[in-house]
Order: sequence, then structure tokens, then C-alpha cells
Amino acid sequence: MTVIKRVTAKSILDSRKEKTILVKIKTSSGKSFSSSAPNGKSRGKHEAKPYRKSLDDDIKTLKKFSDYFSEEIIENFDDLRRIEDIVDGHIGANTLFALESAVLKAMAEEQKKEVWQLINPSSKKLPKLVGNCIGGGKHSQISSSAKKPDFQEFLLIPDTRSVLQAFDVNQNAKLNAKIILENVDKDFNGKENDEKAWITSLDDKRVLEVLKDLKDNIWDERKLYLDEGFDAAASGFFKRKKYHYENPMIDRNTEEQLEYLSNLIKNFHLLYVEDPFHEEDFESFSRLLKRFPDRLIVGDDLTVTNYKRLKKAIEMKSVNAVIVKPNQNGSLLEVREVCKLAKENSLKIVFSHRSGETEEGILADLAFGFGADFLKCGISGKEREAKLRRLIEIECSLKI
Ligand code: 2PG
Ligand code: MG
Repeated sequence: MTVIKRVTAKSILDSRKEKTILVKIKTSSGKSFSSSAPNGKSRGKHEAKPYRKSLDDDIKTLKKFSDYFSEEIIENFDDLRRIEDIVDGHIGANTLFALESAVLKAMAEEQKKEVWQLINPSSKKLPKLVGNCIGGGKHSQISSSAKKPDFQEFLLIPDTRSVLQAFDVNQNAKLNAKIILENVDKDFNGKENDEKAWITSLDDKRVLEVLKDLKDNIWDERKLYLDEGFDAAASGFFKRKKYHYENPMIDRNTEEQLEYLSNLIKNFHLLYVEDPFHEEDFESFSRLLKRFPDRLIVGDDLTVTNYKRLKKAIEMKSVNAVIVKPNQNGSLLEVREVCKLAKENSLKIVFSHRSGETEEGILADLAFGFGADFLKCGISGKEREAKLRRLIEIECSLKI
């Protein structure tokens, strides 16, 4: 059993050098456990607020509540309810996520378990990796005149359940992408964006051609199939009822966007398409899914790890896969409900990092414990690798 004796918090810097929260708890065993929250940049309009008023204010609130926690005995995942009853809306989603993550770590260690075992001790299925290889949109903030793809992420999905193999394939493909970009993009200078994906001046179609080359190379070298896709993060360039593309400059209305995306999906045999339309357009998502029922049409800004929004997306048949970002919601009990709803309706679950990350690795435990089908993450960099390596550690522990 875990009794929390003290809760403190402070601000730390994420991978983008922006402030985020780290929560530390001390238990009656005298040990300390801490966890931090990531930050999004292409945030959905309907995401829970990261902090109630401000980060500093949440830090003060936790300090104020610190004594109340010691009155509760925490023994299992459901006991997070006790934590939520104490803070009851007084802190934001980032703070709640970091607090609950620290509590799970404490419980796990004190019960000699892994965090994922607290969620589902019989979890067996490892998620496939979705790796961000080349980037654009809001995650590639370069000079305002420089060209970049309008879509935010170009993603690689090795068709293997071995995390170790998928990790290796993605790292290899990313290095290969660098060599190709050096040849085909005269402006390429080897720089990486917020998620350590390559920055390029190529347009969306030309990046998809690079991805096609990567797929062919991996097949030739390893006889392994590399699925591909993108996160358009379309809310980011939807203005005045049009999708406002800059590279090349063209405005597309909803019908044109639907045709354009359909052609890309067909011509490049894409498996995975995230946020193809803006975050209020449940209807167009559903038209795309009707055309491509065998691909993954994924909601992120559309569903924001929110039960009600996911329910609406299911009722409207808008998506067959859903992004789960724990800090879009904050409450891990609600994250569990979101996953349950997704599973009951045969949706694929994609746990995901944020663009501003810390070296926290708990995302891998949550993805595995909640039975995610995919884990979307960067391919390299210490913040991304912390999650991937934790998942590999889980993979190895299953074999013992
Ligand atoms: C996304 C995410 C993560 P952000 O749109 O899927 O890649 O971006 O964390 O900036 O919301
Ligand atoms: Mg997204």
C-alpha cells in the first residue's frame, strides 16, 4: 500500500525549451517518485487546459493540498479516484497527468510491479511503432519565407510486432531519408524539427515520394514491409472555410480537400491518415472513411482524448482509429474510459507523444497496459528514445 506523505512540483524545460511541470511525491516508505508532462503545439481546440490558471498557480495548489493526500491509502489503479477527488478541478490536465503518473510509479515500485501491470497484468500485445521521419506545418517553424510541407508529420510504420526490430528499421529509414533529401532538396541542411523529424523544403507530394523510396529500400534490404502515412494536422491551415496550402500555394475547399487526400491515399498506398480535415468536420472524416474503410483514418484534434468527442466520432463513423494523448485529458481514469470505448467499437488505439517532450518514459507503460495497437513517437532524440527504449524493455521482460 502507498501513502503519500508530501507532494511538490516545479517547472522544468521540455525538448522545445518551453516550461512544463514535474511533480514529485514522497511516500511513507521514505522514497521519492517523480513524473513530468509534455507540451503540445498543434493543440486541439477542445483539449483540456494544461494548467488551471497557470503553471505556477498549479504548483502552489499542489503544495496547498499536500497534506490531504496523506489521509488516503492508494492500493490500485482505481484508487486514482481518491487523488482526483482531492484535487477536483483545481489543477490543469498537465499537472494531473504528472501527479497520477508519479503515483502509479510509486505504487508499482512499492508492490514490486511494473506500471503497466497496475493497469492490466495480463497485457501481451505490443503496439506497432509509428515514427515521425519528415516534418512540416507547425512543428517545423523556420523562417517565414522558407518553404516546407503543409502536412505536419510524415510517418513510418514497420509491419512488425517486434519493437526492437521496428525501432531499428525506423532509425535506419530515417538515416536513409537524410541521404535522399540531400540529393533531392537543394535547401536541405540536415536540420531537425520539434520532434526530430527532418526539415525539408519539399512539398507534401514530393515527401511522399521520398517515403516511397524508403519503403522500397527497406523491402529490398530486409524484406520487411514499411507502411506509411501522415498527420495533416489540418486544423493548423484551415482558415476562412478553406484549406490554405502554402507549398505550393493553393486554397482547397472541403470537396477539393477530400479529392486531393483520396488521390494521395490511392497513389501512395497510404495506411495511416491523421486529422485530414479540421477539428469540427466530423462529416468529412466520415466521407473519407467510407471511401477507404481498409485504411486508418485517425482522429487527434477531432477527438482530443475526450469521451464525448470520441462517442460523437463513433456515432458519425468518422474514424476507425484514435489518438490517445494522456495529457490532452489529464485524468488517467478517463483515459481508461476512452480506451474502453474505442475497443468496444473496434477502433484502433494510437498512444502518442507530444511535440514538446521530456525524458519521461511512462507513455510506453500506458500504451502497453491499455492495449494500444500503435505507439506514435519520434524516431530519435533522447526524449523520444526514452519511450521507445522503455517499450523495448517491456518487450524483453515478456520473453523472460
Ligand atoms: C500531433 C502532436 C504530436 P502536438 O499533432 O499529433 O505529434 O503534435 O503535440 O504539437 O499536438
Ligand atoms: Mg496529430
